[in-house]
Amino acid sequence: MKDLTAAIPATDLRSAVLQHLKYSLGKDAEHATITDWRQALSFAIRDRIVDPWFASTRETYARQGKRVFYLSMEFLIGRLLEDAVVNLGLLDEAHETFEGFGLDVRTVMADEPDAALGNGGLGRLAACFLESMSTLGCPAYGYGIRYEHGLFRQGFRDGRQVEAPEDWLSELHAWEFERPEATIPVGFGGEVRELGGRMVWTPDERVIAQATDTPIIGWHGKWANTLRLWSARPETVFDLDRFNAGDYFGAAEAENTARTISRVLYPDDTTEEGKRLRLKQEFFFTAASLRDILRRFDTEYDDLSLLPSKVAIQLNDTHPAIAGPELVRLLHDERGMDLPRAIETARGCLGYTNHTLLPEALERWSEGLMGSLLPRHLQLIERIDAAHAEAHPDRRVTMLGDGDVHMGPLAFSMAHKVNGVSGLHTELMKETVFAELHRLHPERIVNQTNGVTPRRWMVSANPRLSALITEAIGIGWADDLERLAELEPMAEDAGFLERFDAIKRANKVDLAGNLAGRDLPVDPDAMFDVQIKRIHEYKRQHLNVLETIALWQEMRDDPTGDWTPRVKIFGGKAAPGYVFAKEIIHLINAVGDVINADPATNHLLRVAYPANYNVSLAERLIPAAELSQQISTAGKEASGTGNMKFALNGALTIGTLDGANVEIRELVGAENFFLFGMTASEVVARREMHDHARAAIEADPRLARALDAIRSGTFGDRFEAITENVSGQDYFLVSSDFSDYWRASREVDAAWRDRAAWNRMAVLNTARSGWFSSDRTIRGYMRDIWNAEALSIG
Ligand code: 475
Repeated sequence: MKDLTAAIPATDLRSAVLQHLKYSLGKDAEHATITDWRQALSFAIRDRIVDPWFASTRETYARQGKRVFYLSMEFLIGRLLEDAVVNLGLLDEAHETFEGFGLDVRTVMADEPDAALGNGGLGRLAACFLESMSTLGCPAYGYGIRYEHGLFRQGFRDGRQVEAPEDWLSELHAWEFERPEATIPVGFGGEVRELGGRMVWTPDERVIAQATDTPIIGWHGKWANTLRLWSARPETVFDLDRFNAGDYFGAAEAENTARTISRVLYPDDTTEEGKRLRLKQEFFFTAASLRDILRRFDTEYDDLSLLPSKVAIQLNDTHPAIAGPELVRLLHDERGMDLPRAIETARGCLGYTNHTLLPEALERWSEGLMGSLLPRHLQLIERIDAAHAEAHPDRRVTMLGDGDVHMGPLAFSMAHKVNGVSGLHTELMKETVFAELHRLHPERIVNQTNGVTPRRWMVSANPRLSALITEAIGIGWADDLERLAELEPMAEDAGFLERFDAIKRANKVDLAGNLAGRDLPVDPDAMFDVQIKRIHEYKRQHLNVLETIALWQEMRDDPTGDWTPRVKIFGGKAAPGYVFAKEIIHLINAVGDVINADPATNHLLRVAYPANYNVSLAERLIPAAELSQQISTAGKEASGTGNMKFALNGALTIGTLDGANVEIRELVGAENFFLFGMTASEVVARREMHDHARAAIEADPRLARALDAIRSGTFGDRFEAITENVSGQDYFLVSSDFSDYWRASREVDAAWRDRAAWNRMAVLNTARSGWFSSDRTIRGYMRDIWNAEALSIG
């Protein structure tokens, strides 16, 4: 068909913005608010994405290659406008255009609320992957849920976390295209009957999945993939009979029940009702996505045996693992493929990524719940389990046990490849949670170390450093990040180091201004020491706090001593039901209040904990950081991705041999990394030792004194839960790792004072971190898991 839109002449950005302001938003320039300007710019930019987006789709269909479908409960994409402007190469034009309007384009872009459709690392990884798949021209679709309310907004009241609903859709969201025609029914409950030799599932509850598409544009605007998010709608909008009978609430009941499914991200799942809703969410988006995938396949092919060569479906953790049985059901029950072939075909399409070894995070559903919500799936899981048992009679693993369905083993057995997210994590998967399955299927587990997109985390978040790098080695590094290695010689160039230092300083001044606006005054001449991530015992923010208290006590003993001034910056949210993590938050704030108010030391040591840490705050914090805290108990952090962003932006790491820290240290060089703490195997051994925490406290008077200060009420509350934990069972080895952490922290202090040596190490961190681009990670998935090829247009 002729492209009718080609007749519309392309306009310059200025006219496009003014046109949208007037005709899309109904505002004139005189009365426009910042938000109006931002929306107008968003529409103007979106217009520029549509043609490459269409062209990518055309090319994908024309080439008939393999397509990738990335299924994830979370996409923590943050702001989209700046990403799109940067990737389209329109930043300078946008800047000039808005200067003409008397506005700073960065302020306008910063007006956008974050799309916070994720909790943390797993969701942010999915977002980096979307961008990299577009940059590489890998034909891909992201599939997830369009939550009305993303991750809660965090506030502090009396130092404690309070949660408020997040409301990113309260204003017009310019990036998405609603697809009212793309609707898919999804059923729950009901019964299974045999009809003419086939099993037929008749659900007793149905909702409609309705699609919304967001184009994700890659670097240089050459390729755009689609993020398709599903909203839940009722089958019938309204019960008019009940309404007319005066039952107004009852009339809207079906609608409410349906919409609840896509209402909030990760609802509390500690109650029975919460669990049911979570499983419904998982099945809802997985089932809708699979139908959509088969629908696309059917438009091009009529032979289902081609499915594994045309379709790669990646499961981001076990949250979409019901895809295994659901795809088997579609192929076997609905399309008549025999069961063994259906299982084999489904497995050929599916890949599973594991993100955690923590036992409490490995999903299990009671058979009762699974049977009542998804009766046919439970039967199929039994068949899949039985088939696996038959093939491996000496096995000990099972997908069903203790009355539960175990989603990890189910995902493993239904995937042709299973991957961990860092070298260490993948090895631990083989040795621990999946040891038995790995023995039976030694080819299945592969490693794909995580990565981050340099477009967002360097080009857009750190424009000063990016400009310096581009001046030194050209812009090629932004989509070929290992070219940062060309910076290595500059680490010996005093002039370059000074410019690098000036950039870090300017970023620190910017951040200090931002923090001052939050009533958190900090001195940009002090070291910026940053720990930002979800609050969790294994991430050990409380180890950092104990070191902070001990340091403060020594400074008070000798306030005129030759101390290295530090600002300890924390950021992160705790799960609303995670009581201990919330205690850690309270402790950080309580310690901060006392230390920040101490006139004897507050020019040397301060604590800043801005509330509501999110992607856009990370974009400000990381470029300004000098020290990156990556201090998890070894063996617990699957990879980490923040650690990579810091190293790229020239912060030095103090860290344990955990997750991707291991690979970071190998690449940047042991001499440019502050290592401390036990290794993963030492951790396991130490846990077996009687009273290890008490022994560690007795051996380290600094730790004993810091704990005493907390217990005696120096920080108001006595925080018994924390002091008892770290001096008692201390599962995460906070006490046992303290002394070595203190030692490494003092090495950091000394190193920081030698500015030239520090900057040299920082430049080497940047120069040697190119491998951590998510482009490299995606190439690995394409090669080892998806067997997919990159395409390109033009
Ligand atoms: C790891 N989130 C990081 C990152 O691979 C790793 C779990 C259950 C429900 C909702 N969200 C989750 C995670 O498990 C998660 O974010 N895991 C993280 O994945 C990407 O870098 O080490 O902890």
